[in-house]
Amino acid sequence: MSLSTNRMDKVTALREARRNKQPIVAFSGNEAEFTLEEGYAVQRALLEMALADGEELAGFKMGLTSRAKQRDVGVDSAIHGFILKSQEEEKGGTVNLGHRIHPRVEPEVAAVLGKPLGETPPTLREVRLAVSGLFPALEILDSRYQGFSFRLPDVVADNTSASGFMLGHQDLTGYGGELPWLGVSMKKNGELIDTGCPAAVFGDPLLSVLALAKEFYKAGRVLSPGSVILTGGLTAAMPITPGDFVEVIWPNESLSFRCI
Ligand code: OOG
Ligand code: MG
Repeated sequence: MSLSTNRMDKVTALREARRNKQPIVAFSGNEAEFTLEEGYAVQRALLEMALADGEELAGFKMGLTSRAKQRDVGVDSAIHGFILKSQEEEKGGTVNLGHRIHPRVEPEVAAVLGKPLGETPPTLREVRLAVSGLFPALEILDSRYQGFSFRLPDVVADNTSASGFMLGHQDLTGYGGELPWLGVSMKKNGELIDTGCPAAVFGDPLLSVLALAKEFYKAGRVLSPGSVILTGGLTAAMPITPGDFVEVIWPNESLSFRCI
């Protein structure tokens, strides 16, 4: 089988798994030679097909940028994926889990870009100048693999388990150097499940934006203004089922939703 046939088989399997809500066995179990590079090639093909279906890009996400998340899924290096406009959920509303397999939620910080990044070798200074806002956010994950079980190339191919996201409205940039130390709590049905702070992400979520910008620069790609960048989960992800009421509580804003 040629490389591209094999790649398209994976793309089809992942799309079918999502559509049919039937998780598949991770590819790397049967295919020792499945590389990280090939995982990214599968992810790119998924993005191209989504755009051909009429989807619009909202931005990008970093994953496995905190020790909590790396322990959560047993994979220990940062990865990136894309997020689509149709995946955005409104805060305070309901989130439909009907089309998801085994959803989980995690608190994150989202950066919004006011300027492009990646045209020149990115530095932290450029990242600070390019980020126009930092917002409380959460991500909804849904692995297309059985048991949320995968290795690095698999989860990259599956667009880093991306399924949904929610953004707050209160800009956090005013906290300046204090931002990494803001406390975040995550509750389910009123019960405290986990706590964290943005320092969990590389010590400062802006360093996650920098890591993404460096990857883009290396690949000859640019992060365009207006892009939303999810910088990575602060805590382990929390499983959710219909009926659950979820709250992610920041000092200046809460993100909540009811699962249906
Ligand atoms: C992989 C996606 C990781 C994050 O924020 O660390 C991620 C997974 O946990 O399934 O989105
Ligand atoms: Mg995430």
